[in-house]
Amino acid sequence: MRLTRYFMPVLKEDPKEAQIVSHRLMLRAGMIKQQAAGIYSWLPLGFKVLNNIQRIVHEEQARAGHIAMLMPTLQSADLWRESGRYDDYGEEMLRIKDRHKRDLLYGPTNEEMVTDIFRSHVNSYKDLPLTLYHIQWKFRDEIRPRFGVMRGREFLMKDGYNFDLTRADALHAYNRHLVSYLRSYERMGLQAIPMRADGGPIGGDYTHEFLVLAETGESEVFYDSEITDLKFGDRQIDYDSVEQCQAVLEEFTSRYARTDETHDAALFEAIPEERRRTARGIEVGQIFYFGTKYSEAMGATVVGPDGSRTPVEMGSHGIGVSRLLGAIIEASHDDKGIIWPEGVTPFHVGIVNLKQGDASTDSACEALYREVKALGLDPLYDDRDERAGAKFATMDLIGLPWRITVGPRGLAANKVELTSRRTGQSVEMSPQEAVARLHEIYKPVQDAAL
Ligand code: P5A
Repeated sequence: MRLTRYFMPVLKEDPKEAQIVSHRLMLRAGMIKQQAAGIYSWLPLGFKVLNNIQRIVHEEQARAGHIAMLMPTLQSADLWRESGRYDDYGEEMLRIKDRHKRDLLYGPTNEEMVTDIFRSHVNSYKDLPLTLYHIQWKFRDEIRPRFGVMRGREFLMKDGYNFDLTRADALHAYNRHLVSYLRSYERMGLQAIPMRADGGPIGGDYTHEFLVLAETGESEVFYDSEITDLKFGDRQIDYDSVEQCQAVLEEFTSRYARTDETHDAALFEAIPEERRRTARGIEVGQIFYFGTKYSEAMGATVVGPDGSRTPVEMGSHGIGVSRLLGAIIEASHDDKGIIWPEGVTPFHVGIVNLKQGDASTDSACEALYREVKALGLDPLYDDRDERAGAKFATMDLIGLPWRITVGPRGLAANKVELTSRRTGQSVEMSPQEAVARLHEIYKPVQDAAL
């Protein structure tokens, strides 16, 4: 993309309404625009990151054997009356009447709807296990929407639902989700720690939240510091293997890590003092096992091996897709702006032409632009007629992890500069070497998708 042809309305001033850094930087970088309290338009730069996050989620769900679909945002109130949640959900649910005075609602989650789909089409245990998921907008009429996309009213969620014959199978599905989430968050450059939590309005008493540690997080968390040394890395997991998935769950959940909802002071005190940590965290996902809560209420049964009908065992599993942008920025920024992890960056590299209109720098930038694209990467070429300082400030603000700077003096010696946004370090090299270096840098990111 050439910056002169792009739409990236960067703000010069800090917006007053933003209380936390991610919200401020998303507004300043022209990624989002507020349309009403907790409701945002996704401008092109923000939309690109949102799509990158969705792509990682889809790839990792496919790897785990989960099946993508799409359910609507509007739901019939009758389904929710069947489960009893129409009355229970309270004022967070946005209730709507259509022209025939029928009660609808803008879905805050989809347990009822997916259970309805299941009971309409699945009859036998032979069709299990089954996990269906979608990435869809949700609405929760939060009393205090704040911190931008972090606590929105309309927000994008990946929500998946498993259907199994036995409790043991459903717990395997739970573990599979935990593994796939650990992998997904790491690909986004995040450490998200699974912590025992509370079932809340979704239900069940076996649930983990995934928390990214950050001072601005809304949850208070208590954990054993050893847990922050755990990395999922690029290990290969057979998602059908009960033992392998169980082993990952045990590895990542055996140390003390809880939100304030389930915090147990006595257990916490049992950790050696130097490893006890109290901090704040951003909840970027949650997985639930709730057994037959919805299937019993809604008559979702299957014929088992012995010919009798039993309610199907279920759980649900959510990732806060739009919230993740805020969480990633909270975890990765400096006083100049955002620092995108390579896995989600909106553009892989910025190309800065220090002398726009100069025949040699223009043609070197054009050549770099073509060669970077030929690697399957997406460059942002700052081809504006602007001072170097302004171009650098924009690149730093929007946070592309790599920048190639092209100036007439360097070019005379066949040199450009490759700069890391994270370390600020610049290295001089030939344009060909810069392209080769980018190829090396992004190869693991591209391979992670395979
Ligand atoms: C699991 C999937 C559920 O709704 N039903 C379907 C279950 N879980 S949850 O924990 O309530 O939500 C899943 C994730 O969505 C994000 N989230 C939000 N993001 C932005 N703004 C909000 N108001 C908001 N509410 C929830 C969180 O990341 C949460 O973990």
